[in-house]
Amino acid sequence: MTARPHGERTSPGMRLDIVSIFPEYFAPLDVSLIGKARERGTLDVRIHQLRDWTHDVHKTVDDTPYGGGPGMVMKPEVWGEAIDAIIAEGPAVGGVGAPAATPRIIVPTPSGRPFTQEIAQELAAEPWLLFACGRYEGIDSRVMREYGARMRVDELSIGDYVLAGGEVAVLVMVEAIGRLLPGVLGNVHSAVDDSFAPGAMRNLLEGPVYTKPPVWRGHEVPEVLLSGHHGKIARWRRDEALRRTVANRPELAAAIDPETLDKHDRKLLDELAFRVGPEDMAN
Ligand code: JBE
Repeated sequence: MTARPHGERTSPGMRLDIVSIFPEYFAPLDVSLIGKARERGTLDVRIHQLRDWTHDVHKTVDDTPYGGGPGMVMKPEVWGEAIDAIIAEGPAVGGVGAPAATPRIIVPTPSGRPFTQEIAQELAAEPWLLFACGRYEGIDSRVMREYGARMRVDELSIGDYVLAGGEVAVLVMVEAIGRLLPGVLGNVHSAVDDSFAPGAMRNLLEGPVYTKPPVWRGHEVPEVLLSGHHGKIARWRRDEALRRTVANRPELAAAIDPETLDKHDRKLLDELAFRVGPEDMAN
């Protein structure tokens, strides 16, 4: 047993399979936090080329959509063979509890449920995830139906814009999940006060941040931050967080629980002419 720096815990470990026709997209997973976690064995990432499970000379993965319309749809047979083979490699090892016999399957698609910090946290607790990257108009829906009867399958979207395929969405999700794994993030406190982490600052965006020098190109750091007065600094940060949330994400600001607002918060929101809470309250 090698000595670990004080405070660092042994990690339970996670297996992550990614299936795509563009495995080169996942080169970034060799670097940074995720790369280090892989080197240490915290993360077992396996990238698979979907075309390895085709049988024809052209390695066909798509076909025209039933019912007509533009684009191509990914064929179910090749996906079925790929997922069956990957599951047969299992179960995921290195976990704390009983090894998982099947992965949780994630299919990135703009028509999925929104991928949020809450879902990232939920997925970070899983021993085994399998990401299925669709290209073209998506994967034949029967694939999700087939595996959905045997394991959890989630279609998730990272946002309301259309990407060329699920690859970049998977990179986004893997980074969001990966930094939550015990021992992956350098500083164990960094994940705690994220804008969307549960807790006191929930539903509030983070305000602006500053470092040295105190004056840069004539722009000064707000004086309160140099004051050393922790109470005033905390109050100022909360004001800035509220202002930014109202300006950039009014729907988040509207969802703030009024119970979590103090007198000062309410005064500030009043000055901003912003009303918190459900819009259709009987009045
Ligand atoms: O958000 N997504 O997961 C997507 C997947 C594929 C294409 N566009 C997306 N937005």
